[in-house]
Amino acid sequence: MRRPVIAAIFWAIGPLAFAQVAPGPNVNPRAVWSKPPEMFTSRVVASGFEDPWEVTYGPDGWLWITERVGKRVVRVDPASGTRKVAITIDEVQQLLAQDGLLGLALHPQLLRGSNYVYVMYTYDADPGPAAERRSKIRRYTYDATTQQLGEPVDLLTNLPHGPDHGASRIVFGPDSKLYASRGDHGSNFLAYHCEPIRAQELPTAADVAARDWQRYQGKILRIDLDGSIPADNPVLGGVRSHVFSYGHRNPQGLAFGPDGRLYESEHGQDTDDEVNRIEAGRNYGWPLIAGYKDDLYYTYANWSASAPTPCASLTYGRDVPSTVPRTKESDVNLPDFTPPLKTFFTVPSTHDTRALGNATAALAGLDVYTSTAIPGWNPSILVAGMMSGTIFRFPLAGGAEPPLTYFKAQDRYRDLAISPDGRHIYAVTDAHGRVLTAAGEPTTEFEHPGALLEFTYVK
Ligand SMILES: [Ca+2]
Ligand SMILES: [Ca+2]
Ligand SMILES: [Ca+2]
Repeated sequence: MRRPVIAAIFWAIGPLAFAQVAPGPNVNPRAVWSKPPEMFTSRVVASGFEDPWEVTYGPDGWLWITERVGKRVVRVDPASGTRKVAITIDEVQQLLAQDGLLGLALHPQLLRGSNYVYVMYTYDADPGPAAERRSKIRRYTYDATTQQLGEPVDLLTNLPHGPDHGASRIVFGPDSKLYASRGDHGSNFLAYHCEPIRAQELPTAADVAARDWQRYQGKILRIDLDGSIPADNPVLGGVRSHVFSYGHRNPQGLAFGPDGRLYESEHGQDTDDEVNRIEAGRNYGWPLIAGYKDDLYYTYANWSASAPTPCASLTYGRDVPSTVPRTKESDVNLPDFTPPLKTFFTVPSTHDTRALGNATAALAGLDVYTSTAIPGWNPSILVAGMMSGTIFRFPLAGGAEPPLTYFKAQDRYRDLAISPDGRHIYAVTDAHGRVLTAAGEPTTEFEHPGALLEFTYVK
């Protein structure tokens, strides 16, 4: 099972029929596969992972993977597929679809003097029999001799983590700070539609004094390496906290570019997955604005504010009852609003969701490609699409052109890594969920569930 297998040569003898269709009113753009000129081979490096969530290329030449459900940090040799468990974290609480062991970041001096590895995961903060779901960032020290992680130090604990939309990607910044993403808990949506979204709420001075981080929902955090609040973090509403930016929905992708700037991807509701350039103190709009401030398709409906009929008496669905207040994007004034670099996808207000489905690719992990190995790619954003079953690429500078799709498969791509020579792209895939077939129909059948895949550039 762990033997490397050549699965396909993409584009040359790819098993699927690819359409190159310009999105129109009767085409869902999330099911439009482009046909780029580059050719890749693909191979299953290893499989049988319990919902791998992060994959990172380490300075040891191995891939470091978190298993969300498996609660393990696993290292995999990309050449042989050999895997070694660096640690199983028993304290991880894993009960739902977006909790468990999630983010992982390596100290840039790993194996060169600072053998620190940072992880982010959910745990039970209640010491008694009750359960209190929270998230924490913990630092481990890697012992290169035993190839084990040990010496745990909790850097930041008691972070809020809801039943859905948990985000939790972490990266190590060029400024030697940790950046971590927090989701909106799935509030105002599906089973949690009567919970208000708190992505626009900013921490108060009293919150910070009490180390009450509940308002860290829907935020990107910037954290000193000991877990404290950096002295140069932005002051928002008169308060300096860990909050670096706000107004996020479910930001599962974070990576720094060669320009030293932070790039982020987040999963939209029915439309408007976003890739953003994250800047200090900026507001990325959610839930008042989705994608661009254009009044296309999305209107904020605040279910928790339903009156006089209380939300609890309402049935959640696409038809929003008249008692639920609605706010047009053009009616809100967010002085620090920053539009996305790109959306996947903004559709016209006439988009027929019932007939065509949601226009989201369901974006997850993101990386910035900075190698010259693949002509024309430097620099590009690569971002994993779970529902689309594709990796998207577009120039770092953004632009109006639709993103190119690569590696279309019946697999939910969760995260990415790029080899230092730029010739290999690695992706980890979910073991559960839904993805589109080549014909654009949803299915729960995967080609490679819970796998580590390698795509090698040929020409
Ligand atoms: Ca990654
Ligand atoms: Ca936004
Ligand atoms: Ca919009």
